[in-house]
Amino acid sequence: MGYTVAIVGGSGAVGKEIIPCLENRGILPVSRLRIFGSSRSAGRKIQTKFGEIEFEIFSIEAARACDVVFLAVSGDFSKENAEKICSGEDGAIVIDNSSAFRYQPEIPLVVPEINGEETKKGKLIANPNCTTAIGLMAIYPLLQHYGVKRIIMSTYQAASGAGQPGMDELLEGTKKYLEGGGGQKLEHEVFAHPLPFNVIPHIDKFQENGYTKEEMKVTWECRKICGLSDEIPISCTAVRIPTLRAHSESIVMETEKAVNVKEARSILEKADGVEVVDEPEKSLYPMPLTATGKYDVEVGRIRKSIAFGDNGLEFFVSGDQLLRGAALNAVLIAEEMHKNGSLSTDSSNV
Ligand code: 11C
Repeated sequence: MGYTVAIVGGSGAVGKEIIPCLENRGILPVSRLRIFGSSRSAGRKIQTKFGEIEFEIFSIEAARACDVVFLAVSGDFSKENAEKICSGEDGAIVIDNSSAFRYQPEIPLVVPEINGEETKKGKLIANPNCTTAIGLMAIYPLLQHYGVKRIIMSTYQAASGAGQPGMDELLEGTKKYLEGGGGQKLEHEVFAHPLPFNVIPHIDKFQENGYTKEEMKVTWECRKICGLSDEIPISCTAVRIPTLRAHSESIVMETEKAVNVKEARSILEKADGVEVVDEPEKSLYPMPLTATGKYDVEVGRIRKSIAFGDNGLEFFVSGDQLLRGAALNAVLIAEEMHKNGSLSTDSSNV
């Protein structure tokens, strides 16, 4: 016996990754997996550990009949449908990957290793932005120990942050560029400029304060998930780079208490979801290529900050954006709800 679990957007970059997370972890008991998509994908069949699954056309009624629904679709779709799926006693639990509900105070925004208890507060749970989730795996254990006065983050974000179309645009653009001997004008639709052989300091829309929405998400979401006051300055510069998958981040923390680097490394070694990769003398440090496909976030280049002295730490993080930053975090939320009894609702058939 287990839950009827649904993925809406099962052919997208994140939706596709939810299936192996469920299969490989094997913690959430799944009796039936349903995958909903558009009319274009309806009828497609895939083999999974839960049997052969035929993609179905999404409907509110079908989604409500499930126990847990992962939304791996656009914010507009989530805004339109999430509450209709989870409303009432017999609605399903919804875990939404979009930014549609993250900033509503009453909606839990959850990284299970940090604030898993929040999942008890509602039937609609928001999954954070990948950039936030990846960074917090390292930031949170350090701020628990040393306190925090400010955080400065600079990111190096892969094309996968823009989903399958982003990865396709990078691959096709790179191929065209190389075939043409370089120098030719490349078409681009997903990114503001051609991404091959470029870096673009522009992710999502610019806000009135000069930051982009991607950058402000880091500020808003770090505060909400960690329960930090609005007085703690958290700033980010978000940059798209021509890697396929896994985001990297340079993070500077000014702490309340003085930092001991050896101790900080040992805190990170014990932290859930973190793999310390920090042997610079052997050229071992976090990189997108080594972080890709891993559930844990790589953390390295751990050093005392010369900008903030005894009360400052700098480090570099690489984490698989599609896993730790999206699909895995969503599955961990469902597992947490299974463990803490939040899935034992009327809709559960466990
Ligand atoms: C990117 N981090 O790399 C974004 C993608 O708020 O869930 C995720 C957007 C979000 O483009």
